[in-house]
Amino acid sequence: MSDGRIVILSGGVGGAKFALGAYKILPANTLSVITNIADDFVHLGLSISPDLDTLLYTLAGLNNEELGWGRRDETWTFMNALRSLGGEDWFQLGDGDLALHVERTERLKRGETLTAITRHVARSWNITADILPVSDDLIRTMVETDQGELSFQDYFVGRRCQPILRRLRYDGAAEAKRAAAVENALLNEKNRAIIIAPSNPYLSIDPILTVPGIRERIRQSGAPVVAVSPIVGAAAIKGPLAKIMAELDKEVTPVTIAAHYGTLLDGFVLDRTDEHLKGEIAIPTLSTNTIMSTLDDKKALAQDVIRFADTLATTRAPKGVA
Ligand code: FO1
Repeated sequence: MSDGRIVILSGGVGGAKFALGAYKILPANTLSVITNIADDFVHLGLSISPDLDTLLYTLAGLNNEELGWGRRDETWTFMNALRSLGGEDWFQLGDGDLALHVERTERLKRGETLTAITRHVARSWNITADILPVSDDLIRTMVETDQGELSFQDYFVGRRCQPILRRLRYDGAAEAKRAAAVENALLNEKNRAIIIAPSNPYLSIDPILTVPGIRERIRQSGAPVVAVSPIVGAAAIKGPLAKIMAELDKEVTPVTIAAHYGTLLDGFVLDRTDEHLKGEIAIPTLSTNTIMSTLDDKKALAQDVIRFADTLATTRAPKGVA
């Protein structure tokens, strides 16, 4: 892989798998992952950042593969003790995971930014990629459903995404400032590609794109912008995406995802099973294996996507041209 920086926009599990593939094939310190923070919330007095934590655990090799969140080889002494006291046990906090939330909460109280705290944890775990919260301000996804307005974790974990989704809000996004490190990552002259990972567009990527200036900075960067479809066939690989799309009256197909990102994209990546849809997508499209079951799958997908972006760079208007 030649030099140049890669910027990935990511939510939780799907994005983290893709980011790990890129991380493993790229030289150290050439990857920035701009991450969703709208799933964050305060629980039992602790500041919890699920998508940042999934990326930290995944790139550090500490992630819990079975659960898809939290830490591997986890123990649950704290939760069992809490439960015995009648404490809230709907949101599981493992003993190792708890340390991360306690340390982040303490540092936030001391005035450190989420960017600085996340950088500290990444350094502590020898991660040589920048995991960047899109903003150091608060953004909260609120879900308007047939059971009323729900906070994101209440909807996602508390009620297992069962309520019927009517509308999503990203409270705070319109007022949030791009974190300085995000600004620098997007405008880095060495950017080779900006990649929207196969995360949920509505729950994970839109809260990033809604922060003022993010879309403009992505366009200004001059690097080719490519999105990887999180939908394969008419189903989501993981999570509630297909259900949410149906509830938003959107056709559950990768074509909807490409249209959702619109003019932001220079290219789109489909799974091979959806190759027949290429004709319905107006921009250059690559079809390859997007099902990431093994580490080799993740590395191969990252390789394919980056190489595809390279072909787009040559066909894009040179930087600064209107
Ligand atoms: N998801 C669950 O379905 N159940 C849990 O008990 C749970 C605990 C949890 C603790 C820390 C953390 O960082 C994530 C956790 N998640 C849990 C996942 C999380 O709610 C979602 O993965 C994201 O918010 C969606 O991307």
